[in-house]
Amino acid sequence: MVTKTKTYAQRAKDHPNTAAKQLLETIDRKKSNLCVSVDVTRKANFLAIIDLVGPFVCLVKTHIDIIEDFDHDLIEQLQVLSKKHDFLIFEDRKFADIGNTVSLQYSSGVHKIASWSHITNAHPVPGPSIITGLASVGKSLGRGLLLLAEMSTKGSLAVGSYTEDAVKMARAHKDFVMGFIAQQRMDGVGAEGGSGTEEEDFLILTPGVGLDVKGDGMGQQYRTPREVIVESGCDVIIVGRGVYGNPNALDVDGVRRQAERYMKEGWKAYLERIGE
Ligand code: BMP
Repeated sequence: MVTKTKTYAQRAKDHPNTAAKQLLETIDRKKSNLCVSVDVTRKANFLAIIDLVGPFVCLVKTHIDIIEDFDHDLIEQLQVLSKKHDFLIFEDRKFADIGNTVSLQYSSGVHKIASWSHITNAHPVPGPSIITGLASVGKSLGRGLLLLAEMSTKGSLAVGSYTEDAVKMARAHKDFVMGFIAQQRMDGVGAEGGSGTEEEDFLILTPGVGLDVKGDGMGQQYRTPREVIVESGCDVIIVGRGVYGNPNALDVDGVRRQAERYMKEGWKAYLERIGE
């Protein structure tokens, strides 16, 4: 059976990658394929938004380096919220350096990402050593890596043979690479002879999702959950500003309402995809 038409639960059952399995189980348990991206610069706002959207998400995506008043208490509180609301954490670090450097950036410094983030991501641009460098830190902790095979931005260079090579790199490191940041399913991409292989099940997490606008005036391009999940066969919708709006004038009910709206749209699209 093609991955696209399998249920999240079926895929979770025998998934060999720990983080992918955890994410698929969470999606199935919560009936949510929504990841909210919390791109705000103050700790209080960051935690408040996560507490509001927590019930509606399978995953919370962070850009930890944009928080101006970061401290270790923030990480402790984030972990408490992750348990309280049953979601995983994805630090959108977009590593892009040589193996030795990324292993240090992942394990050390102020943020010690590997110690708290279930999932992180990397640009394939340095080649396979970026995966082995990150795996040397994250694999024994049961972490998962997403490769950026495509981007949502206008004029992205991550297309064609670049995307194909990213998929080939992932195939060679399935124990640590759990999937892609991409705009469509990658089954069969870069594979000899066409269609996808039965035994591979990469998760596709997709940013650039919005119901009300088509762009942000800074290169971002939005598609609807239905376009992403049904038409492009992706697995998780990543939504930022569409959910939290203006972080400096947080509308508490609005944030909750939007999170629930995106969760419902994402799930409806998934049910359509699997034919239910
Ligand atoms: P928003 O929904 O507010 O546009 O936010 C999208 C989020 O996804 C941002 O955190 C951005 O860094 C991330 N992202 C993206 O938009 N496109 C990509 O191709 C890859 C990303 O990680």
